[in-house]
Amino acid sequence: MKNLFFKGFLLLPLFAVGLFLTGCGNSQGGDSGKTTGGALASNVAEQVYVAPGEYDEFYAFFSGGFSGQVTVHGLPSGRLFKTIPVFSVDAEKAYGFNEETKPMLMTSHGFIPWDDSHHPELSQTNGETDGRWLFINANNTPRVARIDLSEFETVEIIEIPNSGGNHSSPFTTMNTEYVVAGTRFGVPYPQQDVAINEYADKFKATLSFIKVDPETGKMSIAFQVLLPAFDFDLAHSGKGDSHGWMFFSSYNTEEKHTLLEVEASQNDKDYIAAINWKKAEEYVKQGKFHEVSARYAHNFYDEETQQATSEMLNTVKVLIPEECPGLVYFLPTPKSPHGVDVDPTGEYIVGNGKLSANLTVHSFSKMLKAIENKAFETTIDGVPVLKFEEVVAGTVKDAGLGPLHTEFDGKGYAYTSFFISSEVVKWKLGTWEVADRAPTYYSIGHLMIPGGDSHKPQGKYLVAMNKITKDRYLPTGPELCHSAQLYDISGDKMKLLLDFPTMGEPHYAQGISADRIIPRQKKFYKLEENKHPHRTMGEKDARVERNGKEVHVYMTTIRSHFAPDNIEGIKVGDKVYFHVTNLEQDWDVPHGFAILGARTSELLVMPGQTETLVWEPKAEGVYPFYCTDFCSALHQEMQGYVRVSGSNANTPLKWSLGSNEEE
Ligand code: RUQ
Ligand code: CUA
Repeated sequence: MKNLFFKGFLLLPLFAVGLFLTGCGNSQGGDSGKTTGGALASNVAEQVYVAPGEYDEFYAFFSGGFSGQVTVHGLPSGRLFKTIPVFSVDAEKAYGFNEETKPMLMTSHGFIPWDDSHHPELSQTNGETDGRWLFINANNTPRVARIDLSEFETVEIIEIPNSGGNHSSPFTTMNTEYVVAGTRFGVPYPQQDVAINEYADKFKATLSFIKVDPETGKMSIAFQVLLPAFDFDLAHSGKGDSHGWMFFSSYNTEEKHTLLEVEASQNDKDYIAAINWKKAEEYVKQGKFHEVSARYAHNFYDEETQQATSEMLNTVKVLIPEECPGLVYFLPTPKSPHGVDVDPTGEYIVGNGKLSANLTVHSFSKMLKAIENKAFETTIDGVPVLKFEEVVAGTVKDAGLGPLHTEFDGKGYAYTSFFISSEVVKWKLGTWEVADRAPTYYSIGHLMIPGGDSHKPQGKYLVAMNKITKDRYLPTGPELCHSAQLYDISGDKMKLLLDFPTMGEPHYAQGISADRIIPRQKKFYKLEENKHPHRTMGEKDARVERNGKEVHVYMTTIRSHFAPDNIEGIKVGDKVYFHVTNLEQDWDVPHGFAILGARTSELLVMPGQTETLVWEPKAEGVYPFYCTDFCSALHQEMQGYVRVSGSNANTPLKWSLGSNEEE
């Protein structure tokens, strides 16, 4: 009774403002889609039920949005497995807090403890997700990160110069030859002190191509393409015949710098930029680039030394379309397109004009013909604008309101998210007919089908990522959880299976069948391969070394003690480095380390690894330390003491484990 009232009360204002128009053919009725129970509910429950001890069929990697991280869920259960720290410091795993990972967050602006991550992107081989790496963009201070999926850790971050708001990023090509990074904001080129109203003159946009080493995954910026200061929004690569091309959507082709909600919605059509990156490679080879100065950080975590290093780079290669014919073309696309999505065959390029009710689909083969016939409307800064009628393949008419993103099931259908009408619309490639629609709760942004933006989708499920949840969950104060919804798309009609909450604001996610990830899993780090400069290979090497005011504690952990666990002779004013090596060689046995008064996070040291915590005691006393991760029945006994004496005291430096001699 109470519940019903509560729900109705919350829903009323939503329907009153008419924001959440649900499409016709909504089989779930108006009761916010909550299924009515009975046979249907139990049937649906079976589809998402993963029994205790069983594995999910898919991994799903969600961006953490303004948390800056990535979360790992299972599908169909929706269960949360892990948060992978990427662009934000993370006290749980000491990422950005311990000495080893601090360099990962260095930029040309110094150490940055946060960012806003939007688009996770799995590496691909032959257009198929391969489970090797996951890339993700930092939006605010432009960067791209690479996560190694054998260990679910961030191992590399590269900063993107000549960029602001790295949003159209980091979409991959079919063999991960490149991941891209297009700037959302036009920025002065080169960056300088200029009047903002000189925008159209002095500001530029760059689209960066980051080369990925096929063996190691190491990233480097191969080249940037210099374009007018449009706002580049999203991107997707060609596949099949269109492999070798990358497509970027743009808005603000008006090149305005204020009140964009009005000023950037003037043009009837904006552009999708088609970049021929194979041509770009030729131009780079011929030396047709400008080597321009640009400061940007490249941070890399070395698995051997178990340390990140940050290097500052100073130049980047820039290609200018006027000097490189055939490099870029613009495809006119109505109206401020957001997503640009290429179907699995590579023939269709879907522009989701967010201010339009129709979806525009371009044809790659028509585009090639139009280029051959020079069917140009005009030329902008050396970039030919192709005639709309010569490139358009078809339109999906009146599909919904506010189309944002499209993914594909590999069976000839496309699925588009509609933010304003809060629904997913399924339509057929080639006939452009709407086949089905399903409401979302509420205001969907991205949607995801495992492999749904690749050459070979694994089209069994679809996940909707919603911006607003209102009444869907128990209330948690002014901020309500963001949410994902899981649909079964194996049949003709989409079927809503599950709601599950997500972390931060998951803009986008990518999914992959678990069998592509499980065989690559690392269970622990081999101790004999540990090349950390401050490692301790066994308890007999555990020691404390003083070097002036710097003290290095070489400490080990094994169930269930530290070696040493009693330390004396530390002084106020010392800088103490605890280098903690976890000697365990077994799956799932990390040890933690925390000491009273430390102005940083704990350490969480994986088996075979060494991590370092810096501690600067400010007052005399005896300070306890302990293991933070429940590691055995005697975890609570895993503790020790550090004695801190006055700065001029002459307490001798000593350390021990298991000697109980009284003074
Ligand atoms: S975004 S809701 Cu990818 Cu940042 Cu479209
Ligand atoms: Cu080691 Cu708890």
